[in-house]
Amino acid sequence: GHVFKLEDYRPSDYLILQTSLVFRLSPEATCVIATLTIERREGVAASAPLVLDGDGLTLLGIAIDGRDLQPGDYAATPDELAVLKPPAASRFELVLETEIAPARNEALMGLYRSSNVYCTQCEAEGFRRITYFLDRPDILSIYTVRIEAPHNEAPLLLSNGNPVDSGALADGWHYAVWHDPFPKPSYLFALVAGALGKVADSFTTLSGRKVELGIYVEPGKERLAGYAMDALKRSMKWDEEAFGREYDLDVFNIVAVSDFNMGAMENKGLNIFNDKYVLANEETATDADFANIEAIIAHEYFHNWTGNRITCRDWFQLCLKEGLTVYRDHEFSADQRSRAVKRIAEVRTLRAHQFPEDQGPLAHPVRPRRYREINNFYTATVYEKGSEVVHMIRTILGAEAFRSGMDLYFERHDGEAATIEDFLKVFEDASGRDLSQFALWYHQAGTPNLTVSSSHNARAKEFTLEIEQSVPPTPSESRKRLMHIPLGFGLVGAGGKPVSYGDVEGATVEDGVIHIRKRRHVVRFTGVAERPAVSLNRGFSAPVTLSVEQKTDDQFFLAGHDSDSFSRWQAFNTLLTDALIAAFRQVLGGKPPAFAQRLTELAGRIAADETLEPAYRALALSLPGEADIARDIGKGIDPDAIFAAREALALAIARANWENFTGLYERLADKGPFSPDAASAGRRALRNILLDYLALLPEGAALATTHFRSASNMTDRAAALTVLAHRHAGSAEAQQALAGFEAKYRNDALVMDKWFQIRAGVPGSKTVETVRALTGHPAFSMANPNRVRSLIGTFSSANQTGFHRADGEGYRFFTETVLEVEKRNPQVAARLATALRSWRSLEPGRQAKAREALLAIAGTEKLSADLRDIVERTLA
Ligand code: B3K
Ligand code: ZN
Repeated sequence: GHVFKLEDYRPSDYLILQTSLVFRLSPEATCVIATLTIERREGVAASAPLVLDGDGLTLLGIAIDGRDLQPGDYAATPDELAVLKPPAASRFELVLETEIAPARNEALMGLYRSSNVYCTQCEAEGFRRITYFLDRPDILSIYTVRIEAPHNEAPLLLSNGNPVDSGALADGWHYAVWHDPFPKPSYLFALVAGALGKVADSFTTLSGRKVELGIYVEPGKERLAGYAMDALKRSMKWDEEAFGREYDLDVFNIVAVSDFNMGAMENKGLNIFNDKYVLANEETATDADFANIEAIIAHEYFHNWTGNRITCRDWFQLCLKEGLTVYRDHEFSADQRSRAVKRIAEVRTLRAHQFPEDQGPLAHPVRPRRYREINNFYTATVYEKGSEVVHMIRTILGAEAFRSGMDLYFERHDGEAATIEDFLKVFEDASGRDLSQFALWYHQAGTPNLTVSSSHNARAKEFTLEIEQSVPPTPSESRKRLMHIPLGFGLVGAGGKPVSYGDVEGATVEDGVIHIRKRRHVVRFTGVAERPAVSLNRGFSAPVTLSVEQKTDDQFFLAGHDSDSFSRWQAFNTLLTDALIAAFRQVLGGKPPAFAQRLTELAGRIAADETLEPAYRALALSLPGEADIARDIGKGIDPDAIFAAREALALAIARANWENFTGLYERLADKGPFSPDAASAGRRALRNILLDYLALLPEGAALATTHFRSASNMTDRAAALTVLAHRHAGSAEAQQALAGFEAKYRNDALVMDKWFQIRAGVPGSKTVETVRALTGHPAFSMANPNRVRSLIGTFSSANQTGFHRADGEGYRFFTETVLEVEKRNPQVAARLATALRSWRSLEPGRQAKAREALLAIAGTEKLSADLRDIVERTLA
């Protein structure tokens, strides 16, 4: 396939100033008439052909300035349209008529049908499946859209911008016209038509403009959209307060659809959502679902400024909108909930998804330089690491200069398609700082590592940190340059008090941050009489790994006393990880794993520490996941041994804390009516993780059943069902609970997704057979991305012992399924296929079998560009 390169970027010869679209909707034959006002860019020869992108299109008619073109004047294939001899005038009008079949569009890109609703997905390159166009983000055009459809089938007709006209047509048809005054790239185009229920509200902006808000859902589900609407209004208000950004159209609409390739899409004035991220009440959604809905509603709304008003020059700049918008939604959630808890959750996600990407064959810079298929670059690196890079800019500049930089960004680039260079420049200009070395965070792939050791000289009253940076090689980048790493730190003395110091030599240290710029720094703190414990990467100031020579006593001390709540969590998490790695080695050596009593006791103290928020305690008690442990071990992975080590630690903690945990468990029971707020959710999270421990002991086995039966919300019900199904798989209680849940929710697809997830996550060698059988379940469908991700995605990326079954059966099932999904939906198949990205870290037996599976996919004829790109890079 073709490789797109950043350095090949050229502005297009032509611009499209105005785009007027007419849709005559019909499932099998929708007619699209596009009238494009084209302008030749200054300095471009009049003889330059106008070449438009297409993807599987049928051209029915073509005219310029009112005259039909003759064969020979143009060349059309399904994937390209070239106007060979454009008019001499620098501006002309091109009219194109194409025909498409939304009902047969199973890739869910372009215009498609989801449960009888017409909807669109155009990012990144879906617009070219609707009409021929300059389908690239630097072509900004003003859109007017007329939609025609039978009134009974599609009473609702929506597009971007503001509604300007509507009315009846002959034969029961009707029409609506929408106009979007803001020039936008084609990937932000959207259309929705169908019969949907509406939840209406309004928001008055800072300057007093009233905006009509609408959330459209499957009729009958209106009562499930209240939380999303509330989150939307809070997002609108927050963006005014935190970033001075006001909404700019008369209406803002959100539509929830049930077939969607990802979470949601920020189309101008008409966001389209996976219904999983809109619909929620306590009966159907967990606290995690509520938090996701809040974050994604905010994320898409925030794109209105970071993405839509200022968009990307080309797809290499994707992180310009995504990294920044993730940063903004993180800040929003931190303000709405608990900042400390939010930060820990973010870091856990980054480590679980971005670190393995950065440390494996799919590693790429936050701003990639090459791609074969852009859809494969909507990654944790672009999104989450991209957000961390913005977080670091804020750390380096401080809150005030950061805000000035953002203000300058909006002022300078509004209405433009910008680059990462533009973005960095506003912060340099606003702060007077030089960010050229820092810019490597965008250009260089791989997770930097810092090796740190410390020493104290009591006589000289000097404390010294020796810090060395290295960036491991990544595909096609073997030599790395030295980075600018802002390392948050604290010197911690008795009782957790900060230790003061005098002059510092060896590095710039400001506001609790050491600026690492060289390979090696020897940082000397003078005037330090007593040896302090050192707390490193406070607040997770940089997305790096640490190799610290640190006394275990210091780790225990920090886990109990660090005043930085992130680092305190980190200290305990590191102790757990170290214990798990040691236990893994014991299991491999045929020994029963043993754990220090002070570790299991500390777990008990943290659980009971009333000075800590319940949500924080819950995060501390949730052991590093099997994949996290595998990543920290690095190679020779035997998932069964990791599982055994982790179970042994959980059991040791449960045994050491039975009384403490049962007492807490009782006291945390929900009293009063349900509320999805962060504090209530935190109490449920703590209680449910305690249940998970208690159910490991014979005395606690019955607790899960009681918890399941008495649950009055989905958070508790799903948590108890998980404990039953995962900890007591095959027991009569587990079977009964699974069957009861299935009977109760068989007609609620989103709740059934939870059931599929729980079943796909059952540890052990039998699950592959269960999952294979469940692909025949009446609620399952290979055509629906949510179903596929719940069953197949959970099994392959969240069930280490099941998927990595030693005989390779998990991989064989995976190969078949990925190829089956690919026939309909290459994007979803390619995403699934990334589950094997860490195959080289497996022990030799599994490694060979995983390779066979990847080779089987790679050897398949007529593979889509999406899947081929992933498997070939994974194998390279
Ligand atoms: N911008 C979309 C993602 C589009 C993915 C295309 N394959 C959602 C978001 O990040 O807000
Ligand atoms: Zn986004």
